[in-house]
Amino acid sequence: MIETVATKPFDDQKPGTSGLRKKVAHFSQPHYAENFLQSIFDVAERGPGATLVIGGDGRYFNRPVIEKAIRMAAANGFGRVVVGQNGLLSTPAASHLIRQRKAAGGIVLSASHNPGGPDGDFGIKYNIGNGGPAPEAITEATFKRSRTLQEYKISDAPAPDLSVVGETTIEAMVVEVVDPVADYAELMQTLFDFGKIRALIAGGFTLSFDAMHAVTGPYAKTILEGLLGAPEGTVVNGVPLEDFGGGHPDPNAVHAAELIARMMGPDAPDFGAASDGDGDRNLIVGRGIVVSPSDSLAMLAADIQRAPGYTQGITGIARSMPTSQAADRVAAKRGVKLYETPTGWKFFGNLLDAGMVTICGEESAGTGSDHVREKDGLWAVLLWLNILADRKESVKAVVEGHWQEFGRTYYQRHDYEEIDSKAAEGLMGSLRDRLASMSGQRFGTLVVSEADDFSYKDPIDGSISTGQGVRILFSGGARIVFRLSGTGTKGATLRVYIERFEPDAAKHDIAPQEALSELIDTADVIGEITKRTGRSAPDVIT
Ligand code: G16
Repeated sequence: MIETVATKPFDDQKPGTSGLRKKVAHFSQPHYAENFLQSIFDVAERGPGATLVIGGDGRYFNRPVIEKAIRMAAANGFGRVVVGQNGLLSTPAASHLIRQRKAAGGIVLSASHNPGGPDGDFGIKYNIGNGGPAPEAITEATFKRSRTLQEYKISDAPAPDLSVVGETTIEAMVVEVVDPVADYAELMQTLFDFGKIRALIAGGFTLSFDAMHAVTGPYAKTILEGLLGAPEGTVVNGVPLEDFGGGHPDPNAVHAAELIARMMGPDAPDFGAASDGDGDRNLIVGRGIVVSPSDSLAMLAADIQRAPGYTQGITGIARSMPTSQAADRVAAKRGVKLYETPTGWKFFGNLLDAGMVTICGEESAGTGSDHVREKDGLWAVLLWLNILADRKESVKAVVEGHWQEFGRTYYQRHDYEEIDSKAAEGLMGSLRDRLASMSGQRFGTLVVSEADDFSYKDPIDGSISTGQGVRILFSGGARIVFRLSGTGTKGATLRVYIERFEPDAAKHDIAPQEALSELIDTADVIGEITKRTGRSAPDVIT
């Protein structure tokens, strides 16, 4: 029977950079998750009997919410729900399923790289029929709806057993439980030369993939250890756990420190990689070298035509504004257009749909292509492996060769986490107030050439997004960007992005911290970071 449950609106269900993220305790309030789901169902377009994909990264609280989502989908007129076995689907695999099944959309339960467990974070995001994150028009409409919602619909029938692959029904809706890995693994085989990568591994090339006890474990085991023949043990932390084993599933220098240490050691494998909670981020490490995400985007864009799925080359490249300009130099050399978008994968969707770009990336460890509409961690790993197998060179040689050809963009992101929200707003407000007078100002050897608050007009639908980050550009091309994260759940996270271009190959082996030292000091002076936040150093440098 379908029940209509009376509820009261919550006023804090505004989706951030990537869906609604809150602490588990917050999400566990009576009706909280149901209200948000009903708001999505009320605003998202769909035809009668439409298909909905549901899956999550396996974190704590996934299961009860997936069950509710299924019962609510049945009550809201969906004809079919496709759900990953045990509720698991990586974000890119969910994106692929939505496209493959021509679903109206998908619900992905994840707080991505944020920690999990009862004291951790939880999140819900909605993806539209193209497989990509809902654009701002929809997230805004969802938020608006959530503020007036008075009731939601839910079936009183129990959700089916999600551990068994196969079909059942609830009300008039079919629930199809699918193997979360199979379709995704098939897609990867259409894009990459599995034979060549298999031969590379059979020839003694060694690799280590850290799944961080998150969703990519089963995907990596099937693809790397199964289809590509890497020895058992190549995938570490490969069993998804509700609390990610107490870790923080963010593949960066701090949280993937173990992998990085292994890769710097005397017996390091040839190639190391890690992914995050929901499998859309990636970290690439070679023996003795960490590849920064911005560099990785540029390097993959430069060599992507070596993979069978991309032999025709690229139509264009897109990167988020704070991502380094390394990819711009590849675009220029290849004679294709570079699009600079606000932070958030949702801004790439229209460009990909229109065929204007083939590859996209972000400094936040995201890379992907037009094969799905999300960033895709394992895809990036496989493209790297395909390139290495084709070039028969080490990661280090590929990276240094790229710098030699295109120049090196020194780059760092400094994160100040959980700072006081008022102090953070004050810092950004003060920067914005000073923008008009900044041009021409000198800081040591640096002279400001331009300063603005980034805004973006989508070339397809004409929508405009403002207030996307303060950019301070210096003559010579160096840059400092300030923005507040849209994915945190406690206080505010200030992100400061710092970069400088170095064309001279003789100067490519300086440590980034040193190469950027004047800009780092200047960021504190211009942003008044220490003064306003009381912090003398960032929590994380990526
Ligand atoms: C999300 C978005 C990305 C964004 C990242 C960081 O990633 O999908 O597009 O770059 O957050 O955003 P912010 O700087 O606002 O925290 P994920 O992996 O968390 O879904």
